[in-house]
Amino acid sequence: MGQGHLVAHAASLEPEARDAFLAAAAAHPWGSLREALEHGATSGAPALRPPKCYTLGRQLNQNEEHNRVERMGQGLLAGGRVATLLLAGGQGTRLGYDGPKGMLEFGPDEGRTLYRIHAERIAASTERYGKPAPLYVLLSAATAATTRAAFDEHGEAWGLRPGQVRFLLQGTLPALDDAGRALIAAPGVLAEAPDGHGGAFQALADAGVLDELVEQGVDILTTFQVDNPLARPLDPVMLGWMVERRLQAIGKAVRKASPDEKVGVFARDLRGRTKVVEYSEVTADDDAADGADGADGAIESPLMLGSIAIHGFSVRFLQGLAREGDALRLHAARKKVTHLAPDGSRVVPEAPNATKLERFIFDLFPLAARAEVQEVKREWEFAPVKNATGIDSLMSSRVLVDAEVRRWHQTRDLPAPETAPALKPREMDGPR
Ligand code: UD2
Repeated sequence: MGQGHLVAHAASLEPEARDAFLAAAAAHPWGSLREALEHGATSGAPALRPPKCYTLGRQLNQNEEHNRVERMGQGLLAGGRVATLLLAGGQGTRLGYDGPKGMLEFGPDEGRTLYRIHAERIAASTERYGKPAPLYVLLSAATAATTRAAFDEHGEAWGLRPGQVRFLLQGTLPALDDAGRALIAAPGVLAEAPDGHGGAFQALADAGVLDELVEQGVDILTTFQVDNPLARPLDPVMLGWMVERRLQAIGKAVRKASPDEKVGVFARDLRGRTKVVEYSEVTADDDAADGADGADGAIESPLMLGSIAIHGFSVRFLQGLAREGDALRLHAARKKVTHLAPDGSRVVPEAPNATKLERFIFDLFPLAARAEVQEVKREWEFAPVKNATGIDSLMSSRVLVDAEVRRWHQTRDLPAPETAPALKPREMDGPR
């Protein structure tokens, strides 16, 4: 696989370190890595059409249909047929916060972290429907210890039942140089990075969770991201729509705020499969394909449903894929990776010098024969914390959450405020 230099490196190690190093190296999917490197980061065949979508207008206007769908979702929750997976393995580098993003104090109360906000919302669902939905948390080496400790210490106070939270550790993949050779971070240690939130699928399969969920009668596993305090991973309407349309996969989306908003966009490919075209991979020809030529007055692209990374998947669908040994495709990204030069000296690159590969959980969509989108209202469900300042920052998220909680108090037909104590207006400051 073109990794002969690793064997040479191993020869320089003590026997025990050598065996550990070679065992770790042998575990990686070198064939797929090389292929991903050669194919680069294209998003595959251009996806030309909008996805099938349960539009916001249809949800709000056709009350009978909406109420029926919501009641079905509530039935699933009351029947204990739903589990959820919180994606929390990311490093949150853009935020400049050194710790798992879930530990970020969102406020206003002391200790009201993003983890607590998500836990309280899941606990509210337990209160409302009588069944504690199993909560899986995807961790990486960087976030595991602190996250486990936080849930172990506070889980009960946040309203989670004993045993309701399970942790999954995602895998890692080696960083490759431009010749496709793995970089060495330190003697006997490969330069590796988390394998992306798509690593959750492998982790679920390896831990036997999918078979367990089927045995427990859980039909749907939803997934959501730690960075969005308004995420509703147990939304009965999303769940009910999966039943109504017999879907294997569903994704929540908001109308993009602008053509270049940094969210993946939902589309349907030529086979009619739903997919997410990631913002970092929309190539120039994709833009040309959908008419957004970038000049003033560009034609509004038909692809404007942005994924807010809240998905629902049929557990049997996932179990079937895992049994076939399906793996999610690899995506390549150029990064700066510190490594050892052949002479053993440490190289700290000024510019991207390597390729990191990762899997994305939303690549499950095109593997599903029946997958649709649920459009949701941005103000109600999407307030991501990604950047230290500006858009999608802690400050902008607090403003959105403030407005949403205020709306709960003013509007009677939405989740009662007891699930989220009022946020007091506060001095907006950066991440603590
Ligand atoms: C993600 C989506 C984007 C849009 C946006 C909405 C991807 C690649 N893009 O953008 O389409 O939906 O969110 O907010 O997902 N994570 C892990 N393990 C990893 C890497 C990430 O658990 O190895 C988690 C991370 O903790 C976070 C989420 O996945 O909760 C997304 O993280 P990201 O920063 O990679 O994706 P982002 O925010 O650029």
